[in-house]
Amino acid sequence: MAKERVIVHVDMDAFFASIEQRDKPYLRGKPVIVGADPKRGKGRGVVSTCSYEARKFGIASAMPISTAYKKCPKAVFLPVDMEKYVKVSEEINEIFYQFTPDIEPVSIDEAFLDITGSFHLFKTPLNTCRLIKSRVKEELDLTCSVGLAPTKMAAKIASDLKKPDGLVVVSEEELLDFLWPLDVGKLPGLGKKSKSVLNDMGIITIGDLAKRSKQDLIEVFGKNGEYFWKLANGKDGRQVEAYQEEKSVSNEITFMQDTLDREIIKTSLLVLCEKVSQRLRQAGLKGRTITLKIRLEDFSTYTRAVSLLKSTNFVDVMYKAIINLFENFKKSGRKVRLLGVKVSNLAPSELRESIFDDKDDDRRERIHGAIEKIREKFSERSIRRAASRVLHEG
Ligand code: TTP
Ligand code: MG
Repeated sequence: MAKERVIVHVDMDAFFASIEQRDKPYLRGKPVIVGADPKRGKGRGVVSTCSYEARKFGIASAMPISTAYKKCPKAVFLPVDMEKYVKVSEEINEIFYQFTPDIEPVSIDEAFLDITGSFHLFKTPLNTCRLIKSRVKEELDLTCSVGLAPTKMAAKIASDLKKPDGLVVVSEEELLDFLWPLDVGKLPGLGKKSKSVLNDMGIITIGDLAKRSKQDLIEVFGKNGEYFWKLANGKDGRQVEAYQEEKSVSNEITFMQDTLDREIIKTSLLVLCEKVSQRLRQAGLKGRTITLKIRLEDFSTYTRAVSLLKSTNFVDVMYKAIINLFENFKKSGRKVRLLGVKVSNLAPSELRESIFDDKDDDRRERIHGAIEKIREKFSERSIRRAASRVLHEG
């Protein structure tokens, strides 16, 4: 049997709103709504989040901002300051690293920590959780809610139970007693449709599901049925998948013959951007600093870098930045021998600054997703620019 794990799930309380209340103390204790401009009730767009004071008025994430305005016109409405929140998110991760390197960030304000190998440094698992909470409070003046359990699923559910500023512990012995009374919809990966199918079968709680035969569930849901049945019986084999901090992603090309040909150079830069973009996306990363490397015929080597406002893994954004760097680089007639493209200053791509407000990025995301699918199907070659044939990689 696999060794018992000690897993912690941390979720910040009213994340965007708490940061605003922290930075603007006059907002503390008040209903604060972060999201689209309400325009006195005529605004479009949605609530990103709101303070717990605003939740008493029935306001919640993803609600139209006009509805929120109706429910509580006297609330303080603030725009989303994503750059600030991403920075705080990074600071929170720094605190987590004081406790374990096994951290899986799930979203901008949420992470799993596997403390199996490190809790003894802080006496007990419970004490480790208390320390995590107090360091977040002391260093960042923010509160978080924490779940401690032997599985990811139980840890996540536990962190949500006593929000805000909660700490809920589920031991191995209590695991099934903890899970079984819960609504079956709490199982990770179980959507609304599956939930209603289960409800129709008379399965309301996780316990109801656990008591059915595995075969019954496989018949209805196939492989997923077995997965849900196992989860319901406390068997959640999912590991905390630590985010490997890659410092940068880069790619280089050495020309067979040194060149001054702008078309070849530009095409090569595009190929390099494509490769770097693809690798970033495969690794679930994006980066803010784009670096161009140029080696000239006399082997003199130069780098030029730019930091973007928002991190990216989109090939068109990278390419635009790279071409800009290239155009501004004085080559004084010498031929180019090698080109390189590097993206650094990396963050997990879950921290999508723009997911809630930037349609353009969503469109790009879909296009890149589609390209990736085609790549997988027809191998990388089908999409590579034809001109890459004149090159070889160095
Ligand atoms: P959540 O952790 O879901 O919410 P929260 O931290 O605001 O509140 P809770 O105490 O219940 O955890 O989301 C984290 C942040 O993500 C949230 O502060 C704002 C953003 N967000 C949106 O912008 N839109 C959404 O629909 C949701 C759910 C979150
Ligand atoms: Mg949260």
